[in-house]
Amino acid sequence: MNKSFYITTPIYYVNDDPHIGTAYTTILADVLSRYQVQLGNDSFFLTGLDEHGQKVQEAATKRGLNPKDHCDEMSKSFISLWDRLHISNNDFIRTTEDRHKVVVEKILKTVYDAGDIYEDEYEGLYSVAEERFITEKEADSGQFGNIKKLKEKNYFFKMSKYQKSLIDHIKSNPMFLQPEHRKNEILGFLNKPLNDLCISRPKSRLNWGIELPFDSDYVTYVWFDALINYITAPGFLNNKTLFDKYWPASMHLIGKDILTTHAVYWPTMLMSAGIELPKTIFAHGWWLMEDEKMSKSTGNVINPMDLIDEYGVDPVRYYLMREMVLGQDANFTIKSFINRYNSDLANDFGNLLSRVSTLINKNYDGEIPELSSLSSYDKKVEDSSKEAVQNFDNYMSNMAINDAIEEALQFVRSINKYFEHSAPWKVVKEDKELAGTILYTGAEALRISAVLLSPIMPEKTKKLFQVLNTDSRDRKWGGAEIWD
Ligand code: ME8
Repeated sequence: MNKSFYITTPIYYVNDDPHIGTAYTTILADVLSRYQVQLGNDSFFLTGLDEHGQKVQEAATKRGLNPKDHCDEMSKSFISLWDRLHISNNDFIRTTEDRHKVVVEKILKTVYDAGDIYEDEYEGLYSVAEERFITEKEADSGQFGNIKKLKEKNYFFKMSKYQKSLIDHIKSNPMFLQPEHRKNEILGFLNKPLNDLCISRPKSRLNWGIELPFDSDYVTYVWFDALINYITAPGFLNNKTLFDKYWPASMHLIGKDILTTHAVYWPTMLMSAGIELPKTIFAHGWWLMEDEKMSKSTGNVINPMDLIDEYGVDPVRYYLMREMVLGQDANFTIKSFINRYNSDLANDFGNLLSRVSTLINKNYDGEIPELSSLSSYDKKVEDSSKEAVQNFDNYMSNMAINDAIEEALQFVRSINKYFEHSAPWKVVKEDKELAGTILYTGAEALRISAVLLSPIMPEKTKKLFQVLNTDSRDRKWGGAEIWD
């Protein structure tokens, strides 16, 4: 039976253009979604933009634009990059859309009616960059640049009321927070008393946001607004069938920088609103350049467009997926990118493809030959393909994508060895039938490796299927029999 799979990326701030970091999460979600589709499941893949709040308002002001025009313009550069990167998202949400505003208003009302929102006067230290009040300890850490002392009346969400339920939920649902060390980090955080969450901003200070339905002098705190996008898109208010099909989300994919907002704010908001919690929140590490986080504010950003222009989209996707161990940080270097490109893609994969296609075209008029009797080595290739598929799936289900890719590449290397050993280009001169069997075996193995790699490299593998003249995406050996 088809299973529903709902995967989300963070919705990105439109304060600057997308970069390799934001592209990474989006490509990862795309790979996972394509993989689910390949397994026969119904995937709903959501990405989008976080368009409210101080950061965006400031970015617009800097450019001399009103925030809406700024967002409209920025959204184009995200959409065109995702298009270029072959991102197969099913929906693209922008938090300034009406469909989202009505859901935020509805959730605010529900939480308010549940008695979980109260008004309070608050005096404290406010970080302009983080857009939130911070503790004395945080201020002393020196991590927060521009800090102001502020006294304000605001609305607060009773997050603390749900602290115990959240701890219980995390403990009784081992897959809820992944990887394990992030779960422990959050449980450690929840060991201390949890503060309530300030969810409003007075319009006198910030007006670029969704107005509170119960006080028109305030707009909603950007995170309270943004997180709700995950239920807006699958139709929380306007499409019950779709919502019931996809919610709770299978996976919120995020970077480790936004773990607390997803693992603490979001689930407590959902608890208060009486909505089921997502099944898994998975936090990946950062791409670093020279061990520093690549980010819009530090400026050490690699423009993915430049790499794509030079090497093509799929090598960039491949490198990002192959080089990061999910959950840990990874270093982006042009040197390692070129190494991967040359060794895995040009040598191993490219070599095999050109060997197979030359042989087919030269000796068999571009048609994969018929199978005759199999030698023990041919049989071994068949067995190792089954093993490769199984190991690949095991790695994927543990989110070890780099290992899954390595498994597929090991398989590709073993096919190259098989060719070197069996030398069909020599055999063909004496025994066309035997050479045909070798070629069939190699081509079928290559086809299966391409099926495995297709969520990662949709374009390159599509070309390969064209060369092999097949539509079959069957992961089982013998798909060649249904080659057309
Ligand atoms: O935080 N390495 O948006 P954002 C890996 N709007 N991933 C990186 C990265 C890096 N160097 N830099 C950024 C926000 N990312 C909020 C989210 S969700 C309801 C609201 C990725 O534009 C990573 O996924 O700052 C990170 O979590 C996200 O971009 C932050 O994007």
